[in-house]
Amino acid sequence: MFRTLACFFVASTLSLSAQTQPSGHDHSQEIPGLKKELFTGITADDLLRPGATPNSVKVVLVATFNAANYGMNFNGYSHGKAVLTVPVGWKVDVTFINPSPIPHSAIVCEKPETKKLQIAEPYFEGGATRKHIMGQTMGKSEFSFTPNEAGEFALACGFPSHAVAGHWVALNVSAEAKVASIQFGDQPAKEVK
Ligand SMILES: [Cu+2]
Repeated sequence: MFRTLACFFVASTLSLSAQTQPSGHDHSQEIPGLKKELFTGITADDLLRPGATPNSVKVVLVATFNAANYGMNFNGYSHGKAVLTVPVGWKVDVTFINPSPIPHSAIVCEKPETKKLQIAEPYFEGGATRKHIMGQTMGKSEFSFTPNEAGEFALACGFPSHAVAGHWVALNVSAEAKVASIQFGDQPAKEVK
C-alpha cells in the first residue's frame, strides 16, 4: 500500500514534467514483467463486445495493458477516457485480466466513487472481482452483473488509491440507448455489434 502510494506520487510528478516536455515520455511502451500470454490478441475494442445472448455485452478489462498512466489503465485507457454505454437491464459479463505482479482488481461503482481511496462494495450485485480491495496478480477472473438503474458509473480498479489515480473507465447505463456503444477519447461513439 505504502509502496503503491509512493509510486503514485512519483508518477504524478513525472506526469507534470511530461506535460511540459511532450516528447519526453512514451506512453505506448510496455511495462516490464508482464505475463503477456494472458492478453495476447486483446485490444481496446475488447472493452465492449456483443454478448453471447441477446441484451448482453462482453467486457474484457486488461489492467496494465501498457505503460499509460504508469500501468494503471484498462486496455490502455484511464481517467474515464473510454466510455462504455449499455442499455439499462442488459447483462454485463466481465473478464478481468491482470498480467502484472502489481495487484489490481475491478469493481462497478458510481462515478463519484472513483475519487475515493477505497471503494467498499459494487453498486450492482455481483459487480466486482473477489476480494477487490486486496486485488489479484498474474491472473484472470470473471464476474457478471445486470445494471437495473440508469446513471453514470465506472468500472474501476478496487485496489486502494488506484481509482483516484485514474485506474477506471466510464460506464454509462442508459434508459434511452437501444444498443451498446463505446467512445474512445474525443472520437465519436461507435455502436457495438
Ligand atoms: Cu489498479
